[in-house]
Amino acid sequence: MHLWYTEYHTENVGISFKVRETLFVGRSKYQEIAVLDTFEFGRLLVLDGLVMLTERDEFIYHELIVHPALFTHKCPQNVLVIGGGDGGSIREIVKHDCIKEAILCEIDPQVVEISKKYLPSVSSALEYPNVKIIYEDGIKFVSKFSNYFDVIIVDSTDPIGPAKGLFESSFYRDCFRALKEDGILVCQSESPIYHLDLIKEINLKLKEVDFPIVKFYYGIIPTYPSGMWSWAFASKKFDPIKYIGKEREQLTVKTKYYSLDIHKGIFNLPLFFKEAIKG
Ligand code: AG3
Repeated sequence: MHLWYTEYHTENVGISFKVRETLFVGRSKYQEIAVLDTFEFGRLLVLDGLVMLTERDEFIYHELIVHPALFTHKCPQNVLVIGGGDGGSIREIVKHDCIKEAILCEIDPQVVEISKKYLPSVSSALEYPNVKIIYEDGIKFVSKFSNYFDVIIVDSTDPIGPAKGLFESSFYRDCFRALKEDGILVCQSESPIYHLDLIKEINLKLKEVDFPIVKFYYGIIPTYPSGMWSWAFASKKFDPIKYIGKEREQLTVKTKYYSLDIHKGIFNLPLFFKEAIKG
């Protein structure tokens, strides 16, 4: 008997994995959570039917959501991750020696619990002494701060369900206020192939809330819709292109995808993407 799992990306397109074992399926207060062991991509974390990560390619997503901002900032000490209860972003953040405190604000305690149990290579750093986990809605949490964080990373699910508010202007405004005068906000911004209109909206909203530097970058995540993914980079002071390389001439953290050459390359967008966010 062959058991397959399919995530439908549209009504007509999907990605299927042959499942070796179903390790966990359950429902938390917020969503349906599943962990599946697959033949090709290792374990999958699936939330409400959407693949959040696979053990085989999660390093690409997590290195790309963290290192461009952390290498652009001169000395990030206080970093906040909103969402990302699997711990992948935190694992990359704590590789930077300058980090004093990394806060993970995750709405769903069960995501953290399940990741700790079934995805140790992703969640390992959640136990570090300089990591603090807060179980709260990120929108509410970030609104309590002003001039505090060096970097905020929004490692959200798709803009449906509990994550919807993480794509709104009021949330971006609160992030702006919560950041120091040289702070940086990075948000995962979906697939340029499927969600270009959303990307356009994010671009306008971030500019409207007064970030002087708003850029997008992209990467290849084989198991996400279309395989091409993007992130919004909104910065109060440091330009990710001009700044990189001057202060940090070499990589001081161990990575498998990100490098200084990759950093320079990913902000050079394909024409259709560049066109969508120009102006
Ligand atoms: N956050 C972004 C996942 C989006 C994937 N979407 C989908 N499969 N439809 C990932 C969280 C990992 N820390």
